[in-house]
Amino acid sequence: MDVTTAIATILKREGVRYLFGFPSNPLFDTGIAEEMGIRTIITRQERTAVHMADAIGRLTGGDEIVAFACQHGPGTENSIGAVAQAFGESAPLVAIPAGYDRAKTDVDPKFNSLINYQQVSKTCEQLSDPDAVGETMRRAFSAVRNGRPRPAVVEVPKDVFPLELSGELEYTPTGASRLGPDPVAVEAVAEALVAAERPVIYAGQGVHYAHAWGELQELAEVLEAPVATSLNGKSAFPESHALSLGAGSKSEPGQLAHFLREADVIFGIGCSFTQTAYGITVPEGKTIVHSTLDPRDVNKDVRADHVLLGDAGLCLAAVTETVASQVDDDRGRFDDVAAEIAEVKESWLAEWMPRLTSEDAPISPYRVIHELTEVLEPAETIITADAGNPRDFLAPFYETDEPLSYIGWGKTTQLGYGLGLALGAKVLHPEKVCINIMGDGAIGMTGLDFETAVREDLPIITICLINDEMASYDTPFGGNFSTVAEGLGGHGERIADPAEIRPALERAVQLTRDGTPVLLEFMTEKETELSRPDLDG
Ligand SMILES: Cc1ncc(C[n+]2csc(CCOP(=O)(O)OP(=O)(O)O)c2C)c(N)n1
Ligand SMILES: [Mg+2]
Repeated sequence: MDVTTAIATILKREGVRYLFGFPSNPLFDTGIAEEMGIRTIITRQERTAVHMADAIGRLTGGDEIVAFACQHGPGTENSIGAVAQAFGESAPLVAIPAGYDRAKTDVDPKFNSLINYQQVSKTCEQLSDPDAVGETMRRAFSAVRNGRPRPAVVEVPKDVFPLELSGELEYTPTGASRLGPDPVAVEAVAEALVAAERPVIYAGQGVHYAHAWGELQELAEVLEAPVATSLNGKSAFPESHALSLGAGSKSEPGQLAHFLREADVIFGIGCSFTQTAYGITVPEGKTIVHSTLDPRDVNKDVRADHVLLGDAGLCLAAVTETVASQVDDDRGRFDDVAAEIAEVKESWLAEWMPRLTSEDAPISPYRVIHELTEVLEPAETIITADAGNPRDFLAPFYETDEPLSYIGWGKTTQLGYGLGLALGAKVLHPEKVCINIMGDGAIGMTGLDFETAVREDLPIITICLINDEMASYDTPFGGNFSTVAEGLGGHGERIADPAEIRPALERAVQLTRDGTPVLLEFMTEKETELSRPDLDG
């Protein structure tokens, strides 16, 4: 057996259903992956392929790991940004870039993945000995499945792919195991939460990876405490729940800022508390309880008063059990907290209603978001929004209840990431309406991968908010992207009349249900006003 066949065999045994990438790489060129029953999807550039793999890792809460492959040199050079994005967002995937022949791997100016991917991967190895293929791939999959999910990279020099193994390939797939919390720390955390007068729970993406949505809701209800999420954690807690504060990002709902400001204890669960413009700013003077899987995040940007390490589900269950044994079934707080949330939310929404329902032309981007919330069935939808203002228009106003129905991101914010995420979502969930929203700056980065939607039968909806510039950068751009979409074989529409927004969205949903990818470009005004209640008062 040669190395190419061995890798394809290992991918199959690891349950990999999809291989994304860009040729050449023997995993595509020989047809071996397809032969093994692994669907191969070729994109128009490496970046989008990595984003698609990343989406599947995230949308399965780490249960499904898929792979990426590309050629040596330019392929790896063009992929590193997307791997960096997956690293930043803690998305699990296995990348198998080809490398230059072993004799040239360290020779100037050849790009060496082993060296260059170190900083953006959880593990990074070069396979130089064909007989090490099993153990090398095992380390990669084990790293991705256990602990904090992040990409693993295995560079395979191109002269290694055809080499024969000296014996049989022996390979047993890796598994995942959870880390449990320290019982002493559980006691201390429970005590701090029970003693808190105005606790706020802040849930991160770790809750998704732990599939701990039920445990989160249980703690919130036992404690009768409000719940915010990070942008990556959005949809970890039902946003229609009376205790929901919504998601924290650059823009956020009024109730979230209000409750954070008034909190005495903030319990971060499955979150990194990374300081970023696209996350909450933890106000001074709060007692911080930090529960996370990755000890490197503890005391990183935010000092913690109490620390609880471990899987978010196990941590939540343990804390809830202890809290429940110390509080009455009904502490009498629920109704007060719910009423306070409802009141602040109502006045915050009232402030935004004129924009959300604006009749103006050029169209207000907020009107597009509002119509989306009216047309879409969030439980049947997976949505994401790109860097730039589209992310900040969508996040506070689009409410979602179904776990993993919103792909929030922002630890790093590469324009154009959202298109690949929507494509990856559609691969995984052909039955759902998969949407990405991007500005005209973002579409310039990856927009031609709309052709991948057409060719690979992935009928997504791409919404483009056109303001003929990069609004916060005062940089003008042009282009008619609905005609580009038509030229690429999809359905494109340009909408300038606000009364046409809803019918266009309804048509788009129907067209994608019938199998046609749709790009809607809305001609919007320049809008940079964001919901920033954290900056008020
Ligand atoms: C790859 C990359 N380069 C630069 C940036 C910085 N950046 C963030 S938003 C933005 C402009 C986005 O413009 P557009 O997509 O048109 O959205 P708008 O804000 O105009 O609605 C830029 C340049 C980035 N996020 N990613
Ligand atoms: Mg723009």
